[in-house]
Amino acid sequence: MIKRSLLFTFLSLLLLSLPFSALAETTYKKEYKMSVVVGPKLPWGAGATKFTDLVRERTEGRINIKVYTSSSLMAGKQTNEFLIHRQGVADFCFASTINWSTTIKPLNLFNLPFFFPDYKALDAVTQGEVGKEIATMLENKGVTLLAWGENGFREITNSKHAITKPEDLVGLKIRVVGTPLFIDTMKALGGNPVNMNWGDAQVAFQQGVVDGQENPVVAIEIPVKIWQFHKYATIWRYVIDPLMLTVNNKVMASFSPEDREIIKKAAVEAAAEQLAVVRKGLIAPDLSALKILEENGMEVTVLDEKTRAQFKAKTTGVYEKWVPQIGETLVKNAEAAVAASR
Ligand code: X2X
Repeated sequence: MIKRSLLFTFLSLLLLSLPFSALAETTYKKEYKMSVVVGPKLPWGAGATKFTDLVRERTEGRINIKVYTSSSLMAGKQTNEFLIHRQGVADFCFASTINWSTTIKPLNLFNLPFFFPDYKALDAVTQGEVGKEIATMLENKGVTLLAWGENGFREITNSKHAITKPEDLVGLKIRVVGTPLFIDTMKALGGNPVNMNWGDAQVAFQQGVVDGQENPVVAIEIPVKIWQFHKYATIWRYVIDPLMLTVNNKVMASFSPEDREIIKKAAVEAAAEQLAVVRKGLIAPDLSALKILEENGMEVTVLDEKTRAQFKAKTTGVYEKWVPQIGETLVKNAEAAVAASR
């Protein structure tokens, strides 16, 4: 009896003397999974790698996250990403609000056509009260928002003719993500939307199955060399596409406080760097990104505010249908933040 209690005391002392991180380490997984919809070479994929490298380095290998690119954790179906994240199939994500908006309706805020006039307006929303509201909403659904990155303003390209006014889009077959609001917007604008996962879309462009697509210039169109398929680009800034760097709540709770801090800081750093990369070359006087499109033979049309307003005027039905689903208050708060950023 005495022997046993001595042994117990000895073991307890031994455990107490271990640093907390060493204790937690024993419960850590060998590998954590991070989901990304696009390939590793795009700034989006590179941002994810940067985050995982920082975490591995700063935790001295305690937290080893592997990036699963090209929607591989959800067999290509990008709109399933939030579901697999919540279930814990993906421990981390670097995700577009578009792909999650099918499951989380309020995220359709970012899909509203011609809602965000510029980056300042977007930053006012994501970095302000609305951003906090969204973080709380995600938290309640099982996911912690660590930082905002960016895919960018989505600009339309096609193989048929230049789009300079609303009538030019009429009848064009345009690939969009399988998110209902995008179908509604494209139809309202007179286009013929076809929904397709990103992996299939690239094959469809090659085979000319669709006439056009919409994606950000620096983040997607330049790296995939969209000029191989499309001659015409229209810069209309119709939808902004932020990225969220996230971790499953249970996974986050399994880390030591020290490691949680490391993760938060690494996410903020990696996302800020990624965001700066995709904004470069798109704001006057530095329009080098648009020049790259032109140098590769594309005809680039930049819409002025008046023409943007003409396009927006065709989408009032989209607002009527979607604002109640997003949440009237959330939209109002975002409108106020945008107005205050002017
Ligand atoms: O599928 C797309 O167009 C992409 C890669 O931009 C998204 O995941 C939203």
